[in-house]
Amino acid sequence: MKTFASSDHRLHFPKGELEGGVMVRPYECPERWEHIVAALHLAGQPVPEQPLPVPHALLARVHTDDYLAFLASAWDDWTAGGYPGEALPTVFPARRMQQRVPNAIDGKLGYYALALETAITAGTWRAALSSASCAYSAQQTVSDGATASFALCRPPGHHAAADLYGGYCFLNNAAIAAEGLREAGAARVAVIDVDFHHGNGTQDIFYDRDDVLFVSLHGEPKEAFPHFLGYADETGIGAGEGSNLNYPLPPGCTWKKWSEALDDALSNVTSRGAEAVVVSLGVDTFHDDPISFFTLASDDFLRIGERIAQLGLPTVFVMEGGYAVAEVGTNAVNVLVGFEGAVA
Ligand code: Q9C
Ligand code: ZN
Repeated sequence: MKTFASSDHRLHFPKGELEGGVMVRPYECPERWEHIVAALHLAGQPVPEQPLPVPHALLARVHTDDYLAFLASAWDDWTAGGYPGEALPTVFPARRMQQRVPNAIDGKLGYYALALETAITAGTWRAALSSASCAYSAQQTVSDGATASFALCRPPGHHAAADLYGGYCFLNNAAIAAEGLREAGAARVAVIDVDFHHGNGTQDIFYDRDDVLFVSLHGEPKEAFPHFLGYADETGIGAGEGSNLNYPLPPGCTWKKWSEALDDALSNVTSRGAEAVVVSLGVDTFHDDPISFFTLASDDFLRIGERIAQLGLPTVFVMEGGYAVAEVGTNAVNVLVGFEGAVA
């Protein structure tokens, strides 16, 4: 299937990720992209294409103007402060404090961050734009009539909300694709998030809307990042009531239990009358993933693609997580191959 990828992803690769009280090499690393490109080639898939730049107007339908301006200038503002390291916040607008955007970059970082593992570097904004551009181009391909397309996004996106970054994410690529599909005429879009982590950003962006259904399978928030969203009782608000479906799953969750939840999620996508699908394609559900606790095997990813194909809907696959670096390509491409093999 048609794939979009940009070598600009390499512009974002922080030296450090805060984990366990020390700085480690980030799990979300450029080799992930290389392995996926290699696996596409091995599977006989077409060579990835350069994306067209995502229009600012589309970004602005998903993110706030102040947040986009913050991301665009965060590195320059940080270096202007004379700081020696990569940009990380140290203070947060916690409970009972003011939710007002400060002027100083230290305050801004804390205002817009939802987690501390994700550093901003010189190339972060350009990389995030190239990643969103892949999602946009994949969406355009499907809106122009293709059955499916794949956006090889890096950095990922599903933790980014309208005005929040973190969990390795800056721009919500899946939300951008969903919004693009809506704009191009799909009356109802479903975002199916199969990444190990809850897609808190995507949920939040569409929480009060009934034109974009959000369904997510993920490690239960009591045990897994992002910890503060993703419970089963989060069902949407206002017009969006009933259009948000969370399937939190426990440590050790097997393919049998996981795939039963997937089938339930997919039957809801069908019954709600979705006309197009965005898949937030994380493969950190893999048994050897270093930061997750599900037990899926490489072949199970073929089955995921097959089951999604049975929806019979135009589908945009958007790459999210997956940190077993040597297997991330096989696992992600297995979903695409399973889909193509099952499509009518
Ligand atoms: N000890 C995505 O998969 N750190 N983001 C978790 C676990 C953050 C994952 C810490 C994980 C973010 C797109
Ligand atoms: Zn994840």
